[in-house]
Amino acid sequence: MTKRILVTGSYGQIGTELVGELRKRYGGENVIATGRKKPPEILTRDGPYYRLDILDENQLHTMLVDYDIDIIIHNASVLSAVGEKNPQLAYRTNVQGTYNVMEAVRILGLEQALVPSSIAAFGPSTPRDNTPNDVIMRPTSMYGVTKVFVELFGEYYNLRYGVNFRSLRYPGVISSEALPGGGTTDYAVEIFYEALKNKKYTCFLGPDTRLPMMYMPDCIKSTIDLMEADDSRLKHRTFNVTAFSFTPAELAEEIKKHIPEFEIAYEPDFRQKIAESWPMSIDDSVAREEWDWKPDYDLAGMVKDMLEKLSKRLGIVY
Ligand code: AKB
Repeated sequence: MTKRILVTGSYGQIGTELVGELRKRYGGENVIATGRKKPPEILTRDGPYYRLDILDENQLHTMLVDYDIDIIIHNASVLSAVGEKNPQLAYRTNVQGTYNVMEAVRILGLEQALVPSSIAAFGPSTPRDNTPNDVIMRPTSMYGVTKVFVELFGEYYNLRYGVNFRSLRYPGVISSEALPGGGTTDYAVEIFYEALKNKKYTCFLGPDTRLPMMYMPDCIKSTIDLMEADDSRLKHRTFNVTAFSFTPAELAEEIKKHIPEFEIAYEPDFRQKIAESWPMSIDDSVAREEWDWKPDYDLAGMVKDMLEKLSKRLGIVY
């Protein structure tokens, strides 16, 4: 029988493309996109979109029952930069929101809750090179603190109540459709728009700030692969996933291969400190072992595809 899936935060950078791909696989009507904002047209084209505030427990329960949901993918989250500006908002959305989702899944006996985590769950005392899946986590950003809560709370509900909780630690995600909103890795998307439109970009991170990253098609693939993974193979509930790591200077060099006039300048702001508390590269061998994770894109492939897709959409020849 086809699964029915509800996605929160569906108009976000990942949600927008995730809903589209899920609808292709599971049928438009079986994937319920939700969020607090007016949705972009793409989310209403092939299936339903409903307004949902995850802080409203009653509305959440009603929706899960009324639409006969099997799996919830809880994407609504305040990211690192916004979380630093407004830690209280990050607490409410990321901690209280996840609590509501996990409680609903427990009470209603849903089949699965997939709640993403992030490389932000690691902190300055975590080894920053090839960071293992299971390692010390003492984040110093509010976003990171809330993501450690998501992971530990989900794993506790799995142990205590048998809730089928799954989570991925997303690295920075580069996408050609929806823009990211309020993260530290957002520069890696902005740079493409500026390179095409103005041939120059001022980066809010320093040139040598290395961070783990992945291209959106791989992000969507990792999410759906984990959601569909055979439970009997999973020894973990939370997984590192990555495709490659780069610095702003290295990304700029790769873009210059296609747009030789492109210039980059650097004006690091408060996000530099956040980036420096995160891993530079992460080890995703546990995901590779337990559910056959493997990315398709490398840095060169991602840059080529991003420039092709964006230039077409923006009508800019380069
Ligand atoms: C952010 O920069 O906050 C996010 C993330 C790495 O989770 N993109």
